[in-house]
Amino acid sequence: MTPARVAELAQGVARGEVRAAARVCRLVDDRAPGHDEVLRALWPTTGRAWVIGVTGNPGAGKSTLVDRLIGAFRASGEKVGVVAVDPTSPFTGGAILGDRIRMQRHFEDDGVFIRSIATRGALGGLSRSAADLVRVLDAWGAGVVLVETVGVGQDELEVTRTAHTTLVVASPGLGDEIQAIKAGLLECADVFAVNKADRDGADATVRDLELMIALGGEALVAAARRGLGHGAAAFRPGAPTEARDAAEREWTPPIVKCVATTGVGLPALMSALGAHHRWSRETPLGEARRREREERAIADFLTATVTDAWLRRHGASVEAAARRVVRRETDPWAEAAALSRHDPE
Ligand SMILES: Nc1nc2c(ncn2[C@@H]2O[C@H](COP(=O)(O)OP(=O)(O)OP(=O)(O)O)[C@@H](O)[C@H]2O)c(=O)[nH]1
Ligand SMILES: [Mg+2]
Repeated sequence: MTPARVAELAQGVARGEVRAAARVCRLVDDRAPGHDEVLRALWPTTGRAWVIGVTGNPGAGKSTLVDRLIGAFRASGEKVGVVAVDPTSPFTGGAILGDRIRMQRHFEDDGVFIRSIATRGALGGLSRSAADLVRVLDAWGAGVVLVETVGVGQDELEVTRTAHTTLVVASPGLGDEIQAIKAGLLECADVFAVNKADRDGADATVRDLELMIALGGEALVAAARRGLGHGAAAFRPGAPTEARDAAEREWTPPIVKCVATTGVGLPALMSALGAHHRWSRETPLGEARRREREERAIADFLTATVTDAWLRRHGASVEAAARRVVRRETDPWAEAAALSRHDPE
């Protein structure tokens, strides 16, 4: 792609042109040659959008709630971007179609830009694709970008880690769901929505979540002490553990009951999200969390590029090592240790 073409696309996106943004999203989806130049050219016009991850178990009502949130943010005059991560096979297109239908009243609105990505087949990794699309929508002028993803699986969890604010959607009557949330999502939940509050059991779900937050807080502090699970900063020698503990305590995720189908509870949910947004922008602890996210992005990129380059250079040695392991002459740990001592040149 010529530098002139890169500049033309980037300027089109920055002017808020839907066609240019759609074109760049396709380049990003395909990891087409030149897509990273365009992303770099867009960088100066990014950084304005508030990125809200919306996650939770299948069927919890995420898309219905996203539709409501689009409406609420549009009413306040913001342009809105949506990145919907489709949990199903790209060949059936089922969930993408479902999302389209649920959000269709916004498809005619040129202040709303909705993109879906398929979980399988996302080139270069799901969270990277999602993060790149978020950047495009940010540059296009979205004041808010909503990223919907099912909260199961490591890839989907990674996606939520790129958000400024993560909304975890639960619904009543699913004891297992609480267990599942406990396992993966507590760490990244900034706000909980107990959706389908028109059904029995919403109050019990709220109590379960309250208990979980109380217990989980202890577990998080313990994990921070062991230097686990809080991104690159926690692994850095001399990371101030006490400060990190305080950071974890500082924000307690509020729990908001709502009914996405009717809009009941939406104002309370909007204000809980807004409160977290202010916390993350206006307190040193929120600032530290934002920095940590950028550290992680750089570390991920570094890991990918350094590992790729290394494997290209030493592919033959890895293959030879694998052969020895297959013949059971040696074990994978010994081979990996030996390979890691390879001359970096
Ligand atoms: N009773 C009731 N039903 C709801 C509510 N919110 C959503 N639903 C219904 O729950 C079903 C699933 O809603 P979705 O918004 O598709 O849920 P989702 O979490 O996006 O689902 P996936 O993307 O497939 O994981 C739909 O039939 C909705 O109409 C609610 O507040 N109350
Ligand atoms: Mg959905």
